[in-house]
Amino acid sequence: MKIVNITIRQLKMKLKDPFTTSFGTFTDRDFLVLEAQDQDGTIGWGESVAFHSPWYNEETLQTNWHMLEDFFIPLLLNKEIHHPDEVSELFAPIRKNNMAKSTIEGAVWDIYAQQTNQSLASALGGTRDKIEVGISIGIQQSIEELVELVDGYVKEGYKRIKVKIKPGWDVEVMRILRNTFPDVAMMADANSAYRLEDAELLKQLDAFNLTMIEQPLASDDIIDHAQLQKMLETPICLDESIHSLEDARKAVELGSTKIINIKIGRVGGLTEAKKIHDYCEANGIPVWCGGMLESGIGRAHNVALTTLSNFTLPGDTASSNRYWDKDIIKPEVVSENGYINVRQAVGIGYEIDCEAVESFTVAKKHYK
Ligand code: OSB
Ligand code: MG
Repeated sequence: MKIVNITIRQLKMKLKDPFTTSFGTFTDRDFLVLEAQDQDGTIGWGESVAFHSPWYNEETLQTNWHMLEDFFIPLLLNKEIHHPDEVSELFAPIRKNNMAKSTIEGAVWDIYAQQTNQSLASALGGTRDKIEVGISIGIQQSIEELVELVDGYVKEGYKRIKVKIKPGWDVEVMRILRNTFPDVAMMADANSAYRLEDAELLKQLDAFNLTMIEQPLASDDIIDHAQLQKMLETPICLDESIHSLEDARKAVELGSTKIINIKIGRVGGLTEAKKIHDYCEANGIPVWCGGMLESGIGRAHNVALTTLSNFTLPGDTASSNRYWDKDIIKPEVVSENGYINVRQAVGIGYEIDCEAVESFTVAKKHYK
């Protein structure tokens, strides 16, 4: 394979409902999609999950564009490669910028799957034909509104409910949810809103039989999380702290995490995601696929990854219509009774809705 043409588009899509975390509220989703073309004409698509502002991590849509244009595209264009694993090797001299790396690597995986006449899921070594999914619910104006939302999603069949927490919206919220939904698999995601000094408060969450608490402490920490895990019965799951297989290994060895949330963008692509998956499988650490409010392209990549055997916990990959009035793939991603059927079509398994892509495009540039 030799990538000879690349197009980057910046899209702006309006979220159906604002999404609030401990670090802020999203009403729109601005992101990049990358279209890569092989010399044989095959086209693959990747999505950058970086946000407009560096809230979740240090990357932004603009830093991703800059890194792609000035570093990653020149490293890849017109180079002969034989397997997508070589992309991360080509990019290895450039530190971090994982979401930018992943944008282009995802498109190469899509092309590779098509050229080897298989779905992305099977190219990755996935085995499931349907995946179990949960849903992530942002911070609401009132507990009543949250309870009503959770009720709706439980009735839609989602297999686990993840609730965002922050100081002042935590123990009481989870108590009411657990009392209202005694049998639903539930977890809380703090997006780094607490410090080790808050251990006493976090210990109160042990009463609610949560599947896990996600990233309670600092986004770059694995030391305090190990301390905290010793004090909590609820398993800790790291999200923001894990950028690579090496990070995963260190966090697991330290006892900082009992479960890992794998996000393709955060770890620099599907090859690294698969390595983390394999390491966790060998070490008895279950994983699940985290979401970044993706469009259909990133969502399709998430579905494919989740077919690997150690994705034993439901992820964040909900239906397209939970986020968008109209998605940019055909058909849209649909979850029924908490399952998404994995499409067997070659590549990412969904068609790109080029008209929809155009209609959301606010900037575009070609490279060759
Ligand atoms: O921490 O998992 C997170 C959304 C934006 C940034 C970070 C996170 C999230 C979510 C939403 O939890 C997951 C989704 O529905 O895509
Ligand atoms: Mg998270």
